[in-house]
Amino acid sequence: MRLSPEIVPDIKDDIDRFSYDRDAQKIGIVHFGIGAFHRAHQAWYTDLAMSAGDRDWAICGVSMRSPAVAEQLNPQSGLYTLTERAGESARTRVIGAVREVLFAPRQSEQVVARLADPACQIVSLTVTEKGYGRGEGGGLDLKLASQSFYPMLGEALRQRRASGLGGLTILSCDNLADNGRVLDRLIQQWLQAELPDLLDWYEAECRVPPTMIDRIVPRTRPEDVESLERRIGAVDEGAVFTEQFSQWVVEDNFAGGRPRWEDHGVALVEDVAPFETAKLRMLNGAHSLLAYCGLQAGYQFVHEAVADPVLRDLAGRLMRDEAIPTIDATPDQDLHEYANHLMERFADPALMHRLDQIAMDGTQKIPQRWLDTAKSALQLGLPIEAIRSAFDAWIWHLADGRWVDDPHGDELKRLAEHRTAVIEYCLLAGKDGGPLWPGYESLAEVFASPLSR
Ligand code: CS2
Repeated sequence: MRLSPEIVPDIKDDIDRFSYDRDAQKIGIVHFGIGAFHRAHQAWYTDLAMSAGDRDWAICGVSMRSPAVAEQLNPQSGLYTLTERAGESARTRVIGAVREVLFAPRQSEQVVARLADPACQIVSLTVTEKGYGRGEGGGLDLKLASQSFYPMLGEALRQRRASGLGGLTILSCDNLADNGRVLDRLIQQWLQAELPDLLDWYEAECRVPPTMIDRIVPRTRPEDVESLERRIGAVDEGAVFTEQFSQWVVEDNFAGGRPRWEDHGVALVEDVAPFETAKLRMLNGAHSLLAYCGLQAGYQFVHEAVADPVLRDLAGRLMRDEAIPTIDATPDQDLHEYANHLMERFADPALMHRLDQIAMDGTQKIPQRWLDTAKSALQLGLPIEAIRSAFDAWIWHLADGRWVDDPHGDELKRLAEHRTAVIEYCLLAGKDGGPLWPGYESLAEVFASPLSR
């Protein structure tokens, strides 16, 4: 039997569930990139807010590339369960916030209609680093952008203005440095090229607040779905499993309304930057180090990699000696405590977080995770041995090829035998003239030779 609204009343009481009339809620949020991360994070916060009495924040999820999530969730009327794990304990909740999932390549007109609807106030995104259509120099690549969310968003904004509606709050929930301002600039570039008349209205009516989002969400395994079925008495093809920890820090700058997320642990702040920088450089920086060094050492999961004293020490050094001194923390942020807590999160075997999941899309992740730290640390005269080891392991993984899943993967696998060619391509001069990662030329010399350990 499949999870559905009809069977929810029969699910045992020890499973939490939404407590609002789902059918009566209007769609207030459209989310691009409805993968497991969104369902474990923003959709969960929104479900808690609606269960506490907020209204009309149902979510229309849009899947960008594969129809899989639509096939998993639509037959379940959008319902799915979220299981939070820590050690031996597991807490499950049936989430009601997602109303429907649209598959962008086939249903873009419906997506536009949802966005242009008066009830819609927020559009959020987890389209991964590569989903923003950035090209050389970090600016918008119009061809890539035309295959992403920009045409739907642009058309919806045009319709909203034409019908006298207000703008939208556009929330990037991806791990980009300064995600709000980056997205704002990219949208402006899109409008400039495609709908220039809309620019002034967009600037006046829309808001793109930066956010820092944090929750580790491993890919769901078939055995998880099977053990869940024994607990809830139904098959949930959209089931998501995550850790108990969750954090969302959002700049309080919205175009219209929003759910009362702050009643459920979301921090609304004036400046997200110190939280975002710490998260990207420490959590994500250490994650990527563990991924490449861990795969090289023969491990499969994050908890196995941090159980290895050599890798644990390297991840600790990356966070404490290299990243922390480069972060302009607020007086309330204890970054050493943060590093200890991150190690505890990484070490939890209940998560079964695969290293190859983190290893993917390295070219999209490395600049904000390692290179920004490396650049600042060198300016401060600090060592960057842990980052250099991580970089060596990344090159090793390119040459090995087994786990490479990256938009520049084919090119890099070809170059990987020659370290100088990789350095050249990434830091000095890419195939179209500029480097893949502009602005980090100063690191080319430091990374030119492998670290002798
Ligand atoms: C991970 C992140 O896959 C990855 O690259 O580093 O998804 C990480 O688990 C999240 O950012 C945690 O909030």
